[in-house]
Parts: sequence; C-alpha cells; structure tokens
Amino acid sequence: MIIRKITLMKMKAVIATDSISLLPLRGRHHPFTRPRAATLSVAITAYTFIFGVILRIVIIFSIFVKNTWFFMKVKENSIRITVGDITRLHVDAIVNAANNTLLGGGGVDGAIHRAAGPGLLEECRTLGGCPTGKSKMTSAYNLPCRKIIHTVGPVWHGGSHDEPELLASCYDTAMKIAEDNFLTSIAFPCISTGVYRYPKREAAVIALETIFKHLDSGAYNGEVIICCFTRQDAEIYEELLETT
Ligand code: AR6
Repeated sequence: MIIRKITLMKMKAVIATDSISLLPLRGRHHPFTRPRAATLSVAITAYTFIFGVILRIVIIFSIFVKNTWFFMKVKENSIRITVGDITRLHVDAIVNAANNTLLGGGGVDGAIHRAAGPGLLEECRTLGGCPTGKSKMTSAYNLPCRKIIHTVGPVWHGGSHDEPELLASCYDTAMKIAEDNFLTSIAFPCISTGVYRYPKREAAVIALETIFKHLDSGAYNGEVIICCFTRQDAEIYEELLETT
C-alpha cells in the first residue's frame, strides 16, 4: 500500500516536470507519460486562453457598458444637496437653465456663459436653439466640469400650461443625456425657479421624483447634485428628502 502510494507520487512528479519542459525532453520519455503530459499542457494552454478571453470580455463590459469595475459601482448612486455657485463644481456635467435660443441670458445661464468663456457661445450658435422641456449638451470650455447640459424650463403661467410635464421633461432629458454619455456625476440648478417664476416647492418635488426614477431604475449610475443658490432653496430639498 505504502509502496503504491510512493509510485503514484513519482508518476505525478514526472508528469508535472513534463508539462513544464516538454520539448527538450522529447524522445527520452516513458511511452505512457509523454501523451499524458502533452494533453495536460494543451489543457492548461486552453484553460489559460479561455480564462483570458472571459476576463477581457468582463473588463470591456464593465468599463464601457455598465460603467462599473468588475460589476462594482464606481460611484455610489446618491443624491446630494449643496449650496453655492454651480460653475465651480468639479463634476462630469452641470445643467444650465437656459432659454430657447441657447445663446445666453441672466441668472445661472449668464453665470455659466461668463465662466465658460466665448467658446461656449460659439458652440451654442451651432445648435439651432432648443425646445422647452428638452436638453442639449456642449463642451464646458473654461469651467472645471467636463460638459454642460443645457435645458429649457417652462415659464410659470399658473400651472395649467403643461408646466409640470415640461419641467419633469427637463430633468428627464438631462439625465438621459448623462446616461447615454456614461457620465457619473451631474449637478442641477433649481430649473425655472428664478426668472421663470416656477414655485420652488412644487419644482423641487418634480425634480426629486424625476431624478429618483432614473436612480431607482438603475438607468443612471452615479451621483446627482442639486446645487441651490440659497440656503432657503436647499432647506426645501432637505425637508422633502427627510419626508420621503
Ligand atoms: N449657481 C447655482 N444656481 C444659480 C446660480 C449659480 N451661479 N445663479 C442663479 N442660480 P434662473 P430660470 C439659481 O433665473 O428660472 C435666464 O436668463 C437661481 O437662484 O437662472 O430657469 C435664461 O437665459 C434659481 O434658483 O433660471 C432664461 O431666459 C435657479 O438658479 C431664464 O433665465 C434658476 O434661476 C431661465 O429662468
């Protein structure tokens, strides 16, 4: 019994040596060990090749398709409220509350154009404007973010002129652009609540509902920032988030 075990161990050792250096040993081997060693070597090569191919597919899929690394999220899906100037944020994209011409204006639109520089206006001239409720993306020029998503919010006329649907569509189309371009951090101002006079609380409810729809469905992977210009605006969002 002990002798058999030792013999078996020796045979395994021979096979292992064979698979490492098969060519130099050719012709000197026991007729039974050579074919087995060759089979083992072929099997190892095949497994290594298949494993390599699978690994590459996983890496390509995770980076380019799901924007993840080995199926782990690069950034946690989250929503954050901040107070300040949106033009200073180091994010993948900031959203501009623009008008139909996309050629600049006051409020956050004016701040973004001033900070981005003349290159932004030049690019915006090529876009042919934008309908209310829709969004278009440009480069960010001198801004610290990578992209600007311009959206056109509705002017408040009392609420019976499709204002809620149009405002929801602003957040929806901007998020869709972020998803299509694999952006993982996006900052929104409080669209339509300045010059366009949309009631702040109603606007915040629509903003959160639409953003959560994208986060919950998994369509968007990353961080969403609501960049409020005043502390009072931020408190509206914080209150709503606490009660949901
Ligand atoms: N960073 C963050 N939020 C800001 C900033 C800033 N730098 N500046 C203003 N806000 P508004 P609208 C806030 O009027 O109501 C423009 O002329 C502001 O406090 O900029 O969608 C366009 O060209 C408010 O909460 O946009 C259009 O004609 C929010 O941004 C029109 O105004 C939106 O206010 C669009 O009106």
